[in-house]
Amino acid sequence: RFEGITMAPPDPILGVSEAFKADNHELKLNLGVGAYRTEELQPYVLDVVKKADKLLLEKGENREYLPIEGLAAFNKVTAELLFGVDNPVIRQQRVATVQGLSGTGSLRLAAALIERYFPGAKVLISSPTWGNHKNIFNDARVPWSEYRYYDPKTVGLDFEGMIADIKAAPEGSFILLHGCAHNPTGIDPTPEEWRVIADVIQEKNHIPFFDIAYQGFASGSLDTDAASVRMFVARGMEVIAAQSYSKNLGLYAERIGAINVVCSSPEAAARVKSQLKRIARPMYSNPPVHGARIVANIVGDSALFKEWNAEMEMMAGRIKNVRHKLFDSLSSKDKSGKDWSFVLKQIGMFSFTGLNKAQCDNMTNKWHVYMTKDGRISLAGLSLAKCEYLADAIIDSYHN
Ligand code: PLP
Ligand code: TYF
Repeated sequence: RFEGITMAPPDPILGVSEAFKADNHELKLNLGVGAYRTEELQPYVLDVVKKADKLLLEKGENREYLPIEGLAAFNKVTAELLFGVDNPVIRQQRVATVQGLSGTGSLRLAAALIERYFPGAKVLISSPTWGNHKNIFNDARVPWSEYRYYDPKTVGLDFEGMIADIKAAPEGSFILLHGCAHNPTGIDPTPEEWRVIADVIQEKNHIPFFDIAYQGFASGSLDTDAASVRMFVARGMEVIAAQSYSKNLGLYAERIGAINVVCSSPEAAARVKSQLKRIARPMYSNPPVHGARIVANIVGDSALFKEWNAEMEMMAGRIKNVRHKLFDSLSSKDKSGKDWSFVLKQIGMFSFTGLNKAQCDNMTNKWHVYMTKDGRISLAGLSLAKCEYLADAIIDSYHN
């Protein structure tokens, strides 16, 4: 009976890493998955995480199940990190926070909540967006459509298109927004543009749904990167926000994140939380404890918290340095007069090169540079030493 099951296609992002592993060329470069690497292109465990790990080991904590909603100390600090400790919505207990299986699992919980309590409501996602968004809403049976976001002509934001599409969406739609460091484009709205986006969402009674997977990683500051979310919340809007600690604490495999639903009253928040728990229970029962303890311990200790912020700045700084070096290499090597300044304007882990599929194939087949076929490269996987080589590959592929 299993004979009838057909082969699933490889994941467009994670499949890249599999192809990379199978290549034996000495110059090969994996710019596919968004995971931070050191200048030596090795995975990086934050020192502050190692310290927190050691403390946890010394404390000898047990391995009992967490409650369905996760570790209380984690849920408290994660909401505070996102909204700000003094945010009235926290004091007024208007936020339903549930620990999720990192960003992905938290998004999936929210999708299930939408499917159950807003039947027929549509989620609007940016074009393009992180590939997994479509999978998540498809699997949760939530209808979605796209709003314009990226303008290939300017290699920037199609702000007018974005606003027009959000306006045209059926009233009460969920508008999925990347809190900072948009994946895959690296293009974020300006503060002024964010205000206009909030105006339109408010006018149309839409609900903003933030996916914030890079808080602290875009600018190096946790507060700066949460400004978009906090601006919507300050307007008194109901907001959904999915958080991830994969990138900013390098806790990828620990699967630690949270879903937050900002409600109009503490009573509504309590009801929403109860329903999120009801959704989580038959899916996975309760979340893993280790990452939650690490986050709670780091944020709850002022020395460790300071250290985390410094390491985040260091990681964000390394990516910025690589950006500059890549831009310099492209500009000095390319004689065609092409404007490469988009590399500098984009923020976060990624650069959206504008390379089309055939050009991406050239990057991989001829130059052994592994990347997703949408033209995205992860600068977090690039070293200063490899910038010149990458610039050669990009220039050759562009003019191919
Ligand atoms: N959302 C976006 C936009 C992302 O880029 C990512 C990771 O790359 C995630 C969510 C979720 O990642 P994780 O499930 O590891 O937290
Ligand atoms: O590179 C990206 O955009 C992500 C990375 O469980 C990723 O897809 C990889 C595995 C995972 C979640 C995110």
